[in-house]
Order: sequence, then structure tokens, then C-alpha cells
Amino acid sequence: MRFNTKSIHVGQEPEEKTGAVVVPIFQTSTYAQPEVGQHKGHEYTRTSNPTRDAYQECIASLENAEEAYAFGSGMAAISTIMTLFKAGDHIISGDDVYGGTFRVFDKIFKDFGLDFTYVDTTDPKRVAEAVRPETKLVWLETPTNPMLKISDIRAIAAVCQDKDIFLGVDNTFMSPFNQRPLDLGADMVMHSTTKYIGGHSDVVGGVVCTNNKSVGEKLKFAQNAMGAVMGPFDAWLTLRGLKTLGLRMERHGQNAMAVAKFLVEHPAVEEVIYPGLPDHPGHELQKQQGHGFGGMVSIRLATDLAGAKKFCASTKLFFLAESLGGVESLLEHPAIMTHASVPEDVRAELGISDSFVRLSVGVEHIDDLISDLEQALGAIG
Ligand code: P1T
Repeated sequence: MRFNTKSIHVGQEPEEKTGAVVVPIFQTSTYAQPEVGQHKGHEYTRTSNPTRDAYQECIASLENAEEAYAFGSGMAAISTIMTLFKAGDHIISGDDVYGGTFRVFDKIFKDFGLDFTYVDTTDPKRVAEAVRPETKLVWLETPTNPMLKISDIRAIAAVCQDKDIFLGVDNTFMSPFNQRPLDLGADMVMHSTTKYIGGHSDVVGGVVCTNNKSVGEKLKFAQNAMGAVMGPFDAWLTLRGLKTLGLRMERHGQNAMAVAKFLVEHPAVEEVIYPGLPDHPGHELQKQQGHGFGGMVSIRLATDLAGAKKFCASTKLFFLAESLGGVESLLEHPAIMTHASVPEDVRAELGISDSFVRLSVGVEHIDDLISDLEQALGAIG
């Protein structure tokens, strides 16, 4: 089956009793057992639930994974991955990651004895140089949030394989439609499914997919033991989102490319960062390792903080909001919003300045989106 067929059919056979073509929401915490010690495949919803199982099977197939485990949020998924490691282990993380990811590493897991080194993963040599005997995991986002830097998954996987280090990729910005890191050598792929996978800004979730049996067993155990699971209704909404993932990603990509091209020409915009633009440093690499460039565009405005705030408050279709990946366009100011927990000097080094704005380009009609940006850029003054 091809991607768009899998997203509609895998794990989604008509229901046995009624023939319902949509997987039901098994909104139950527990399951009646015919006898002590016997059950019909499910005992308790923290451990397993038919709606969540259907969704996990479908998303696993889209990432070309054997197994997938769904969590209550992207951060719950990342936190559960961290529990696979122990005090003294060393983790190499990309230097430009979602602010909440940096925060949980720096403010929580560091105190549990995990040691983190942050490197610019766009150069695989820097990853290799940061490796120590205790290194157990390389964690990367590609494209990164919010600078949209591209890292070579294959090359970094090669660094890890030589040394028995796991490679985990946060694939949130690309979705499995645009990029499948397990095919490129990653051991785990994680998503904030709150974003493109759910796709409608109405549900928070996270998932981890893997082909590594021992990692899968540990994740399954931790999902149940720690209990940061996705509930049945959220799994149902996310499974519904998956059905149109391919269609949406195609339009997100087309719209983002058109928005990027429009912004490049606009005098109020100093810099446009979009991996689909030929002058993006990761453009050729992304062409090789993926199937599209996604819907995220970052810009540096030719103005100051007041001007950037004015722009963000002036768009009408692009809602000023955290998050991304929904059908509706959003924009946000990373320095004040999503990446406020990143120290100021690190933000400055990365280029997350006062005039830096991140756009999540939705699937509305492109002419309306461009008119909206045009009037908001005009309002900067
Ligand atoms: O919000 P949550 O579902 O817990 O996912 C966290 C997360 C993990 N990884 C990436 C790349 C992310 O972008 C996020 C969440 N990001 C936002 C809310 C944001 O606006 O960037």
C-alpha cells in the first residue's frame, strides 16, 4: 500500500459487530474478564485500548516502523524516551530544539544525572567530536525549531552505529509524509502529534516509532509503567487526522513555497528561511533525504521588537498562537513565546532575535494568505 492508502486503511478494518467503517472510540478504562486470569486482549486502558492500538498501528506503518507508542503529549513522549537512560549517561542534543525540549532536558533530566551536550548537528563531524564513552543517545530535530536547519540523518546514523549509540529524530516539522528517519538509519522517531499528524489544532499528543525490538519493549513497558498514555478520544481524533495527512502536507508545502517566494521579494523582510528555497543551506540535502519541505517558514523582519509585535498583531488569517501544523495558518514570536526558556545568549547565538517570526503556513487559499501577510507587513510602518 502507498502512503495515502495506508493512512486510511492500516489498523482500520470495519468493526466486527456492526460493520462501522470508522474505528469506534472505546471510551473505557477497564474490560470485563470472563474468569480470573483470562481476558479478551485488554485488561486496563493504561496498558492497552483498541482505539489507541488502531492509531498506533497506522502511524507505525506510515513511519515504516514495526511499533509505535502513543503518549499524552510530545513532551510526554520525549520524557518517556529519557527514562530509557540512567544517571551518568551522556546525550548529544541538537542546539536548536523546541524550547520545551531544551527545558525538560536542562531543568528536569539533568537533575536525574543525565549529561547533555548541545551541538550544531548540521555538521555530522561536530556530533562525532562530542561523542564520549558514556554517550547513549543523539537527539535531533531536522528541520530544527525554529531556525529550520537541516541535518544529515544518514551521516549521523553512521556516527552512532559505529559506537552503539541510539539516534532519535524528532520528525514533527516534516511528518512521515515528507521524511522517514527510520529508513535513513534512525533508531527512534518521535512526533508531537499535536502538529501535522493531528492536523486540526484540536488535540495534544506524542508518539514514538521504532524498529528496534529492545527499544520497543522498553518503551511499551515505560508507557504502561509511567502512564503518560494518550486517551481513547485523543487517539481517535489523531487517527482521523492521519487519514488526510498526505493531502494536507502537499498543500502545506505548496502554500509555504509560495509564501516564502512572496516574502523574499518584500522590502520589509530581511531574511526568509525555508528549506524549499534553493539558497537554503540544507536545500540539496533535504531533497535527498526527504520528499518535500514542509509548511514552516521563518523570517527576520527589517524592523525592531515593536515592529515585529505590530506585524504579529496585524495578521487576520494567521492567528498569533503557539503551536503549528494545523489547517489554519499561525504565527508566533519565538524569543517571547515558544523559546523563552532558552537562555538569552543561546538565543542570540542561534539567531532567535527580536525581529524573528515563525510562520506555520496552513492550507487556506494561497491568495488570501498572501494578501493577509501583505497588509500586516504594510502595518509595520
Ligand atoms: O506540545 P507537545 O505536543 O508536548 O510537543 C512538544 C514538541 C516537541 N517537538 C517539537 C519539534 C515541537 O515543536 C513541540 C511543540 N512545539 C510547539 C508547541 C511550538 O509552538 O513550537
